[in-house]
Amino acid sequence: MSTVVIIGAQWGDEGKGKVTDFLAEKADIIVRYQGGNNAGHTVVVDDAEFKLHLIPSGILYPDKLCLIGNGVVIDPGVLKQELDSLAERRVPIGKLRISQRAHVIMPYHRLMDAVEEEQKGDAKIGTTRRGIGPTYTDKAARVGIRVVDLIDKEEFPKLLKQNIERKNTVFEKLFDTRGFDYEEILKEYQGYAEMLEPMAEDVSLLVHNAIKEGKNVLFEGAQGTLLDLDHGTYPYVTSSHPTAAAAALGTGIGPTKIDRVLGIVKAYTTRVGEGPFPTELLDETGEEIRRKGHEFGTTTGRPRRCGWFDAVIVRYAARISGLDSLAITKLDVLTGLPVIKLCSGYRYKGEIIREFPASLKELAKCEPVYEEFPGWQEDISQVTRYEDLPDNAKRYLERIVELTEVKIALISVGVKRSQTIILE
Ligand code: 2SA
Ligand code: GDP
Ligand code: MG
Repeated sequence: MSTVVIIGAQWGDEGKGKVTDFLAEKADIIVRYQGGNNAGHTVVVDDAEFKLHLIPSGILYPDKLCLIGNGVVIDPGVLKQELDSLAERRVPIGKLRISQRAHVIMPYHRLMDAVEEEQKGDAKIGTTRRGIGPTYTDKAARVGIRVVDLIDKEEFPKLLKQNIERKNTVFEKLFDTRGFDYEEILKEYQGYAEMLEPMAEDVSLLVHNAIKEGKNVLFEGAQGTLLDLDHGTYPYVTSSHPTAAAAALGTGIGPTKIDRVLGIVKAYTTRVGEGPFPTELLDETGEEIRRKGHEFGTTTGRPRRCGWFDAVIVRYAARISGLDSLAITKLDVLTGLPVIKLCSGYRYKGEIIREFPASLKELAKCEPVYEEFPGWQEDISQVTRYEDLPDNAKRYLERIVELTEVKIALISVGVKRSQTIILE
């Protein structure tokens, strides 16, 4: 390992937290580069479960430097809660640094997120309502507030005033509200500025120097490829780029500095939020997978929609992010199913297509073409060598490799670090 980017190759919740924590043992630095506290990354160490939203999954090792890059949006109140709750559980939190250039989520962003969702009615995106979209919108509109601005005692009050005036004009026009209180928000965020000051750094420089010194750096993606603003199922996407290219932009290093890209995929597919999902199972099998896989949102608790593995989307993710290898997670969840289905293409207007379409209208008319595999009954949750997996599980995995044209580097058969099979 030297520099490895970890991305979700489906719709998120593939187990990036578990795999990042597993690989972090050999890393010196773990860096988050996009998204915000919409993410929910679960890590289990011994019998303790940690749900991380903003802080990189490397934080559970006391000696690793954890960084939050410029591409992440930061809700400082949530960061404080996450730090406090880790400290309460005796996790050392001193090795966290945050990019000065990261944008800050403000109370009006959270409200805007909720209001926009309500206004859309049936066409809602199903966001996490954490203010992610409106914060990236303000960043692109060049009215956002960065960490470096928040900790600047002269600059912050001015920027806040301008923003509050602008937002209040909109809110007062649209709704019968008294708007946001400048003094109240100023006071709250000045408190956060104190907390952030010692952590704020030039993250690009830290990563650049670490790479020059030959250190191992893990880039931890959030959400998944099909939620990418450009490459996902637009508009049912998040407002950042959960694809590999964002690792460079979201930390401030060049793409030539990235050695490998690892795509995390579940042995089946899930999605939380609205939008198309060709292999979705709306039957008892879908229920069974949800139950066995505990498929409920790590951040919002929403039930996740479940379906069969879709090789079309993983092949697409492999192209978009230039995947070198796959980590297949939650293979244990499929144990006991008599038959496992795998989507190898879509039937569209009488023809078989293998490339993911851009048009949602076209996608809605695509019917998955399935290959069927006999399942396995053996408990695989303690298997640590590929050879020891049941033949039926191996056949299923081999077909995934053929269809996606990406080799498997790691298989996860349970939540713990020890429940991991390494293939290379
Ligand atoms: P947002 O809040 O603007 O990013 O929502 C836009 C879409 O992105 C989806 N999204 C996610 N999908 C899967 N997992 C996510 N994290 C949480 C988890 C989700 C949760 O780990 O389970 O707890 O509900 C995540 N974050 C954003 C979202 O569902 C919208 O479809
Ligand atoms: P992330 O957002 O990609 O980090 O994934 P989440 O943490 O939101 O969701 C993955 C869930 O699956 C978490 O509850 C993990 O503890 C759990 N998990 C990860 N890998 C495995 C696995 O191999 N088997 C099982 N049964 N659970 C797993
Ligand atoms: Mg998650």
